[in-house]
Amino acid sequence: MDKFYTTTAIDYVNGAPHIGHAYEKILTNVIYRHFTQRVSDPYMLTGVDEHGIKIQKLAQSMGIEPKELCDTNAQKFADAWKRLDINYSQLIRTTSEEHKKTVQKIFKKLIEQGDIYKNSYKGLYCAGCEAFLSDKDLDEEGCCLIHKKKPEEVSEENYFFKLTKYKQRIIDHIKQNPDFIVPSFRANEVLNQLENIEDISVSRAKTNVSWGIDVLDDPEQVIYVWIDALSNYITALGYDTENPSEKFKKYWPAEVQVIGKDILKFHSIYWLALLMALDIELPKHLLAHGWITIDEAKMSKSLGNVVSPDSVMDSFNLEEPDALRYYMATAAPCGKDGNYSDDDFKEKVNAHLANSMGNLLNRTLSMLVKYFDGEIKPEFVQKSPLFDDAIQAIKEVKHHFDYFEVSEAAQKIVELVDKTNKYVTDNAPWTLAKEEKMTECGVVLYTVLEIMCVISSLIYPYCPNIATKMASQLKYDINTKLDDIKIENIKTGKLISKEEIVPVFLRLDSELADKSKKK
Ligand code: ME8
Repeated sequence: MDKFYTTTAIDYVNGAPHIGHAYEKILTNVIYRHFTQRVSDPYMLTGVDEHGIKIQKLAQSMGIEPKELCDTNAQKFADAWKRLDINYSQLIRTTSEEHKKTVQKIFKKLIEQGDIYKNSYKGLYCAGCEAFLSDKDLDEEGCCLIHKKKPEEVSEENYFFKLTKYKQRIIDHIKQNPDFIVPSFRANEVLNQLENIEDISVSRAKTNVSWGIDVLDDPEQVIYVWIDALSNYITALGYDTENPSEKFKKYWPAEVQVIGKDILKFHSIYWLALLMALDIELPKHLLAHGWITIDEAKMSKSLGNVVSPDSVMDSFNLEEPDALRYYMATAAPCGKDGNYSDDDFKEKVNAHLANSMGNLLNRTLSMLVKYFDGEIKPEFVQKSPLFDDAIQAIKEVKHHFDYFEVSEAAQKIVELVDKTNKYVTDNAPWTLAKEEKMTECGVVLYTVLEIMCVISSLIYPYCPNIATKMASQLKYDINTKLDDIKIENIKTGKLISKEEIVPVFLRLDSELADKSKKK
């Protein structure tokens, strides 16, 4: 495998990014960065979803044009991802001319081949979902189950997509590829939803929704959000109905498309049907992650508990995002819900990144300076059973990433750190030095430093700044591909001087955390 294409959902720009959005982008970026360590050509796409009634109404209420609102908020997403060191390859905006043009062509093609037809429609539309709801989507009071609001009664002429035509193929695909939906327990949910699917409305009358992409040759209709939004994954690569770009041919199909569990239906049913209709290969996997709650409560504007990644970074005075990246990436087992709380954040990153991992390196290098003036002597270089543990950890981490189990992979790194700490405690190099068993002492330090090279590579996708600082003190090349790691990275001779030793991660200050709680 030499290419690896991964995507995130594209976020609605009706506000600033919150920690739930950040969770998804961090998860995807950790996966992407891990695969930069394995393939020569990885590509990560993220983006913003800019059309639809929600944006139109919000802009109206603010007395501005929708495009102005989109420009302001799209920038907030781009800024947030930059601050979190999410080094995506591309951020697509659905208001871009290239995207709009391709979506129009896709729509036209589907009309021409009979997959899209016009029909009059009466239904209940939820602006929150940007979708028509059926009885199953409503509670006893007739409100949307997700948004708790009464949907709007809409009666209009719409274009419809023949979803039912693809029903059986989708069912077969999901059944024949049990690892298509990750985690696999969600596949049953989708199969149940498929039981009752109907053709879906894919346009809105311009009199009701004007902020969207016009249907070509039918100025009264705009393309309704999902065809517009879902197409981003291919329009970004330069897909074209007649003449797809080289970039599209190179990167598509995606290895994994990361989305929240709330939009799995749109991706595992609508998206697959759309690709089938266009005769395009299907993505290899859909990773449906769970939801992030705040102090165990659902995040919502009305509850006033919306946490932004900026507010966490500011309240803890974080110059680098590694701690937040690590915390979010390990917030939940694969596909399950997770939680953010200030206390837990502080506790976890202090324990894992400062006390266990950072201190281990710092203490070891300090002892090397104290006892050997920072020098690795040839007699220190000996094989250790701990090397086998490190090789095993690389294998296990790779294995978890093959299944997009980001949090589970981190657990393996933590275990390797713990084992190495235990090795130090068991062998007590300070006692060996006191007893003047200098070679034995040097062997212990050398062994730990070799393992730290592996740990820096493994932690890199989660904590790129910390990993780079670790590697630089170890004179280790952080760009080493995982398959090329041999446990012989520490060279004999002078490794480090006292002045060069820097802590890779400073404990989060408890006062700052308490302050942020009171905010
Ligand atoms: O659904 N925890 O946009 P969106 C975890 N534009 N993830 C969360 C979350 C939370 N609390 N809140 C939101 C849309 N997300 C569409 C997608 S894709 C072609 C179109 C996730 O801004 C959510 O599950 O409502 C989704 O994957 C992403 O953030 C964007 O949500």
